[in-house]
Amino acid sequence: MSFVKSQQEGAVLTLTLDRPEALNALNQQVLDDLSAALDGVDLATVRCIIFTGAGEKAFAAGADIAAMADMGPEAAAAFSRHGNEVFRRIETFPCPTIAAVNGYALGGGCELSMSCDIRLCSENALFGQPEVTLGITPGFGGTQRLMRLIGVGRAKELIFSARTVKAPEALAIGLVNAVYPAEELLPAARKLAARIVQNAPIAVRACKAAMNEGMDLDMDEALDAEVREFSGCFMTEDQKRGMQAFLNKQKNIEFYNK
Ligand code: DAK
Repeated sequence: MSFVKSQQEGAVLTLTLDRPEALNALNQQVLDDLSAALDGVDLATVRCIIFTGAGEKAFAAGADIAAMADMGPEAAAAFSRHGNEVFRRIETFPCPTIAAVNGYALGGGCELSMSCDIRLCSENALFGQPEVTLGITPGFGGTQRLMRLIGVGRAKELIFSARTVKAPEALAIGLVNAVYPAEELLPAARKLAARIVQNAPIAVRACKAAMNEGMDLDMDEALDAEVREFSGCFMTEDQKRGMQAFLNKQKNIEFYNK
């Protein structure tokens, strides 16, 4: 039995955390199942991944507190390292990822959403890093990714105070790109994914690689990364096809991922 359900429709893969009885809390097995789901992705057919949570209440209510309660420092370090490996894998996964945040995204749930490229949420979504109320720090990247997304001052305020953020504020501070009524969230995520997957997939992956790499470099090195990704596109059939189609005034062409 897996706590992560995979469903592929066309070039869009939806991975659903499926542990609703514990509000999709992330334990060791959920992390393993997420990792296994990524192992199973075939980039020849998958061009975008949507992450969401089963049930109407939660995307994920955090790392599993029951599983962490009796850990010592070594087990905690191993758990944190494992979560960080899986989330970093999501962050650097070659194709674009969208978090469709349907309800609570607390602690590890907020951290999972921040590992995705784009966050959309439902009107009832609630974000936060409440770890300090439990006597710990965020352990799956929250101390690092939140400040990169919303700025150091705001991130420190939220992490130090453990204050939660409702959907409208999440939108205002740039933590999410858009907010939808709950029933429209997945259709909206699929619509965005459908738009992404119609573009040249190698070029889209190259954009992601250049942007991710450039985030941690100074501008000159970052622009070198862009040159590398840009020039790499000229080895693809899709670049020839895309440019010829423009010159021939053809619209809605299909890209080959080659
Ligand atoms: N872990 C385990 N079980 C959880 C859970 C969680 N994070 N969140 C909810 N559940 C379980 C509840 O225990 C309950 O189970 P039963 O009692 O039915 O067996 C079930 O889900 C339904 O939850 P509630 O009955 O509490 O539902 P409510 O609607 O009343 O409340 C809530 C929803 C989300 C407000 C509440 O459940 C809540 O406050 N949950 C905890 C939220 C939280 O504090 N999340 C952050 C977790 S800490 C690190 C590695 C990782 C991390 C840190 C360090 N290292 C190793 C260094 C990450 C930490 C976190 O994510």
